[in-house]
Amino acid sequence: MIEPKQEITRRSFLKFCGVVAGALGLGPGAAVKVAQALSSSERPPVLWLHFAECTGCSEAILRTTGPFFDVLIMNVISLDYHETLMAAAGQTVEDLLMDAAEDYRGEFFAVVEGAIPTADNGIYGMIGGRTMLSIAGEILPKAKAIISCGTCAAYGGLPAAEPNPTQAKGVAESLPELTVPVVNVSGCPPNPVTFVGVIADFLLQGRLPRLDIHGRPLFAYRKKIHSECPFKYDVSRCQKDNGCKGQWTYNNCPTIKFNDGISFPMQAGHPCIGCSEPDFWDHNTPFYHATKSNGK
Ligand code: FSX
Ligand code: F3S
Repeated sequence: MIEPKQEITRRSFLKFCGVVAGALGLGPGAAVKVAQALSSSERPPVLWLHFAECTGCSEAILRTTGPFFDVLIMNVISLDYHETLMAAAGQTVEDLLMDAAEDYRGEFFAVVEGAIPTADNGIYGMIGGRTMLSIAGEILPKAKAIISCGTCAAYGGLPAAEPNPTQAKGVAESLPELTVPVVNVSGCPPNPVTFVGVIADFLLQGRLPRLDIHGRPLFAYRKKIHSECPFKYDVSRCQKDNGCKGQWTYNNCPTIKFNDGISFPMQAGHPCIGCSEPDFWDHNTPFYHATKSNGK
C-alpha cells in the first residue's frame, strides 16, 4: 500500500521530471522517460567539493522541493561526499573522499562549488591543511565528468572579482592539464533544474550535453534572458532602466524559474545582474546602472 507521504513524493517527482524534460527540450510528455532514467538502480556516484564560495549553490539545490532533496540523493544520485551535508568531519572524512575517488575512479561525477585560489600555489584556500588547488588536482582527474556548479566554479565568480588577489579561477582554468570533460552550470546560484538536467541527460543519452562556447549546456543557455522575458513589452515591469543585463545574459530563468517555477528576478521586481556570464562582477557593475558597461 502506498503511504500518503510516498504518494506525494512520487507525484512531486513526476512533476519535477516533467520540468526537467521541458528544460531538456524533450517536452513534458517525456516526463516518464526522465523519471525512469533518474530512478534507475544505477545511481551515479557523486563527490561534491566545496572551494571558495558562499554555498548558495548548495542552498539553491537544497531548496528544491520538486523533488525534495532527499529524493534526489536517495533515488537519483549516490551522494558519497558533501561537506555541508555530512555529519562527520575531520581526518576520517578527508580519508573518505580520497578513498571514494579511488574506488569510483572513472565512474563518479565530481560536482565543484566555488572557485579555486591559485596564487602562491593556492595557499589562500585551505581545507584540512591542504590547498583547494591540490585537492582539486588529486580528485578531479579521476572523475568521469565534472559539473562546475555555479559561476564561481565555472569562471571564478565573486572570489575572482578584480583585483582578485588570490588569483581565484574556475575549475577548467585552474587545472589546464585536466582532460576530464567539464560542464559549466553557471549562475549565482545556478538553477537546480539545470543541474539535474545535466545528470538526466547523461542517464538518458549516455553522454554529456552539447555545450556553448563558455562550456554551458546548450539546453539551458541557448537563449538570452531578454528574449524570453515576459516583461520586455511591459513598461511598468521591464527592468531595463534599472540596469537589467538580460540583453547580454544567457540562461533559462524566465522559462524554468526558481523555487519550483514560482519566480525569477524580474518577476520579483529586480533587474537581471547577468549572474550566469563569465566575469559578471567586473563586467556588469554597477549592477543598477542602465549603461552598456556589459560585454566589456
Ligand atoms: Fe558562487 Fe556557489 Fe554564487 Fe554562492 O557555491 S556562484 S557566490 S551563489 O555559492 O559558488
Ligand atoms: Fe541570474 Fe539574471 Fe537569471 S541575475 S538568476 S541570470 S535573471
